[in-house]
Amino acid sequence: MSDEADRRVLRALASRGINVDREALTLLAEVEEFDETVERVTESLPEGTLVLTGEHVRSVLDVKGRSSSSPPSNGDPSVSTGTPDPKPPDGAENAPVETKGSSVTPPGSDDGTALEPGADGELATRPTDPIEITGDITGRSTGTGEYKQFVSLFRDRYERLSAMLRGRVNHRPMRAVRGMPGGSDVDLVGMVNDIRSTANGHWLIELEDTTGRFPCLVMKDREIADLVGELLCDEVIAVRGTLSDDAGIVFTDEIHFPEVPRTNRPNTADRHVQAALVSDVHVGSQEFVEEAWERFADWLHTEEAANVEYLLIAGDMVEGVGVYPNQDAELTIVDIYEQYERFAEHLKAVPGDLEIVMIPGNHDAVRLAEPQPGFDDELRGIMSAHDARVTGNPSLVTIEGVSVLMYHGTSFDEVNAELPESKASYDAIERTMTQLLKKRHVAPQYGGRIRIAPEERDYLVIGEVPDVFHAGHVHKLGVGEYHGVRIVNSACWQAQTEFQRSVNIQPDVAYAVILDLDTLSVTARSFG
Ligand code: D5M
Ligand code: FE
Ligand code: ZN
Repeated sequence: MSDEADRRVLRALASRGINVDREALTLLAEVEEFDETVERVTESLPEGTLVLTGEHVRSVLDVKGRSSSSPPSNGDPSVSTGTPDPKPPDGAENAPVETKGSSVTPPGSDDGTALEPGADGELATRPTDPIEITGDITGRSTGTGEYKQFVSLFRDRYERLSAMLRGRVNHRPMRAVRGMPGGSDVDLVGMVNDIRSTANGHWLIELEDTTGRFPCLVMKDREIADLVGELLCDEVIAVRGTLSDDAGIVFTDEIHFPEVPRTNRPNTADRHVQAALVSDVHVGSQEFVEEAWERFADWLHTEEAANVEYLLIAGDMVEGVGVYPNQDAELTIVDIYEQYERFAEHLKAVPGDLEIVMIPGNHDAVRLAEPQPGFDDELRGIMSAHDARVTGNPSLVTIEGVSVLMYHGTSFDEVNAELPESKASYDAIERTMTQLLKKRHVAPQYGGRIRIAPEERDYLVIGEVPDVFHAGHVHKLGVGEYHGVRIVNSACWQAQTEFQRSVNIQPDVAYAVILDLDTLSVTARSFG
């Protein structure tokens, strides 16, 4: 059996969001009516099947001509493509291999810890646990893709973000503003529905709340015009201004973001203890820098690393299968479970007494739509080395009293594309992360490249101001600080890929960012 035949099978199944075991791979690589057989096999799979086994293939090959009405397994209704319509996801032909995450089994159920479902205060801690986790979607996904869930998602976003703005403005609902006389001073709080430039080069921002929409004009020669460049659709802002004479438009004087207050003072640990922050390991990729990872693991055993008690990994543990077109040509391990097994081996190389927390990224085998739940039980089993803690993307992880917002960073590509270079860029990714802190949302824009799941609650709102914001995804090292919040992008362990070469992305490879939890100062250590 040739590699090429294997690849054909993997490609065909990856495009349907299905993984394949060795036996199924062997069987399918040898069939003659390839396309038709793959079609029949995938059609016959029970809904929700994520791994195609030899048994599945055999059952179809044995019962030739059988037709099945069961739907293909990749129609996860909770995955949005950015439109509320229940049509199949855009780019579903490139859907990565994914599992459902632990949407049925909450974390902690393995050790019998009860979970309180619900809002911000939710905890998923073990009794003697030094780690506390909140805002984790794992086990709480209610998304079924229904239109009304998008309504409740946006309502929750609006309510929580507008509450942050309420202290600064005295806003009225859009409907009430409609009835006010021309010339009145008005404050509005709304979700940005549209940003347009007028024929004269001024800006027209349409804001929306639960009672209606209202246009706000920002004159191009005002200082605040610069802030228009920071706006993303679907973020929540406040506007302060004056109604035009006909009361049809607001002349804008001020724009406010939900913000991290200037007076914010971060919490710190009360002893000298450190955390190692890493991201984007990409095990299974030809470009995974295995030796550098080994140097890092070895270093963690040295005296110099004696205070490093935590290891936080911000997603993309493995390279995955079918994440990007033609990605399979750059894989060293083609089976998703083998990739995780290999990753687990690399995790075992770090000291056994490290507390490890990890979230998934866009290459990992959970649903792509955000918020992403933590891995399913099978993957947790594989990655159980050192009792590593798995949580959703994003999650707020508190260690030694320091809260760390862990978010993979998938939205950064879109934010970088939308905002001017001076506000968001790959070469200063801490600026992009600063923008999201100001907006108090990790992925505001809906309907673009980021898939957002229609949950009842918006887990992507940055509800509590974190002490540290840790992300990855863009494979660029970035360190910054914003109103007391330490910002870290911990880069990657994958050398430049073919795609990155083609678009001239120069990744920062093999870094661990060492964070002092008692001072929040950081050192980026290179293991390359
Ligand atoms: O992506 C790492 C970075 O590279 C991130 O900024 C996206 C970008 N990237 C990498 N491969 C592609 C393809 N094929 N299309 C578009 N953008 C890409 P990561 O997802 O962590 O590998
Ligand atoms: Fe990555
Ligand atoms: Zn990524």
